[in-house]
Amino acid sequence: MNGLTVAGAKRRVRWVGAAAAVATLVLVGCATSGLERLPSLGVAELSGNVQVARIKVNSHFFEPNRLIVQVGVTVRLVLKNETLLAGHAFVVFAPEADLEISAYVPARQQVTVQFVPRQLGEFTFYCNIDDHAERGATGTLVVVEE
Ligand SMILES: [Cu+2]
Repeated sequence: MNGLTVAGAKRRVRWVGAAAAVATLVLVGCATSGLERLPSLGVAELSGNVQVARIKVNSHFFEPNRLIVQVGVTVRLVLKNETLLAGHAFVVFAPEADLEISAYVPARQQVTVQFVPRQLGEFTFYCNIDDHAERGATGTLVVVEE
């Protein structure tokens, strides 16, 4: 066992949340510089036989940028682009895990993608437009057991 469970992930989330709150207090006042984004965590919620999750797509970050989903259950992922003018993308390229997603989300629009995570592990997602990923538009999809 490698501890990849929803309960374990949530425990870690609480801890990360507390650490992030402290870090935020320390960082208030210099928020205009190019600080690295703090981790933000989302957990997909089971609704019938699918799990629903939402990610806001921005310039140049995802919110949350760490999403926990269950293995073997269809994920309905709602991607919402909150920027006024810039289109963004959500890409996962992990053919070794039978996981390939590529969605374009126009400015101010919402796109829903569905997929089934078939393998446990952590997979990077990113925006493949221009240099958005380099500027911070990356995140991690964490696939756990029930
Ligand atoms: Cu982008």
